[in-house]
Amino acid sequence: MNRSPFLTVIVPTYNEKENMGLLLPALAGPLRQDGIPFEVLVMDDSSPDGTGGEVRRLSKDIPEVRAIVRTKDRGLSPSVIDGFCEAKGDVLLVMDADLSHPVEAVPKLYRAIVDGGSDVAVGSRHAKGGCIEDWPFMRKFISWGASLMARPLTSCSDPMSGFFAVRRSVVEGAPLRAKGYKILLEVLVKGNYSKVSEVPITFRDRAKGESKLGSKVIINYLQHLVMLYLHPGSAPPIKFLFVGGTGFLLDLGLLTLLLGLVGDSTTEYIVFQSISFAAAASWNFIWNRYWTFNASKGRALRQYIRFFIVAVFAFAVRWLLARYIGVEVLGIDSQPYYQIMTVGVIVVVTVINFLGSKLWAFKTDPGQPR
Ligand SMILES: Nc1nc2c(ncn2[C@@H]2O[C@H](COP(=O)(O)OP(=O)(O)OP(=O)(O)O)[C@@H](O)[C@H]2O)c(=O)[nH]1
Ligand SMILES: [Mg+2]
Repeated sequence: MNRSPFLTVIVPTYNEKENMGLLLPALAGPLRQDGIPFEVLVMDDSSPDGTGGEVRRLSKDIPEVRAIVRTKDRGLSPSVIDGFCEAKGDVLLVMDADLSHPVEAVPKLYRAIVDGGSDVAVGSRHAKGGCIEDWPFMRKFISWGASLMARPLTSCSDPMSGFFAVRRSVVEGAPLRAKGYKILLEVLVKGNYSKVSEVPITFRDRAKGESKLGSKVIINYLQHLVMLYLHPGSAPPIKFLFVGGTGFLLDLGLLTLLLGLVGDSTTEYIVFQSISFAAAASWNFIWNRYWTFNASKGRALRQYIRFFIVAVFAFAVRWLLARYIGVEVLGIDSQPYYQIMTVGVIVVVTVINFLGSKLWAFKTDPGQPR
């Protein structure tokens, strides 16, 4: 009979002594009952309250538990990343120490990966059936705003959750940076995965101990978001729009320059328009390849030809819709109808360009990391 995949539960702690005696037995019992082979790594930053010593004491009765006392680079994310490196498991699960995350959901997250075929399983407060208990309105509002700012980076409903499991391969070799407080968001942006699932959870406010949420955490989060948005491959629609905007300016600037320097007969116009179009398309290609879609592992020439075909096709659609159907057939040539039609056409053409680039020109081969 095949052995079940090994589970490593990583619990970052800072001054959580009081919670250890509650969490660790509550965690070990159901996992043993379910026959899931596991270890628990308590990643403690030399907590002054003696969390590490308490864990060592409890590990006499629960030998699967190990305290790893860190002395450098204090912080939630660095300790979780160290936990990923120390872990022996095939499935790595991260949870808070303060009993905010329901232990009953631990086997569910594990099963979502082992039986459900997910690469990442998130304990979500915002999935259908999930909720947050006991949080004051302000805390819910801050959490909602923070999640909203991260939405373009991931389709996960609760990217701020500190309760999730991943297949080992998701984080192995991923360029995770320990700066941010929200380690799941870091994993969702930089990890190697294809399938994410969500397990609804009821999140309870911490029963014991002090909260570490303060203005420093909020500032750290905003800095983290900026880094993640700049990371190649994240939030492609936003980057695609930005790159398209710079390409548009280049196209317009170059055309104006050439017409000003050389002349503007019809033939010259067509030639110069073609030159500026090709220059802008090439500029867009480079930025989209390396930055928007992080597709530098694909074959460059094939990507370039496809990208160019999409751009020419989109240009033809623009011409057909705006010039031919709009002006010639429907006779739209007065304000504000012409402007409204132009905006509509630009939206359609941008969608065509984006989908053509994402699904065809820069499509990654199955199995290739993102
Ligand atoms: N190793 C380590 N763990 C930390 C650090 N800061 C927080 N943690 C742990 O990370 C988990 C989440 O921290 P919390 O303080 O519960 O953060 P929160 O859930 O956003 O806020 P509260 O529950 O209100 O305190 C807990 O298990 C903490 O003990 C740190 O600097 N180092
Ligand atoms: Mg907490």
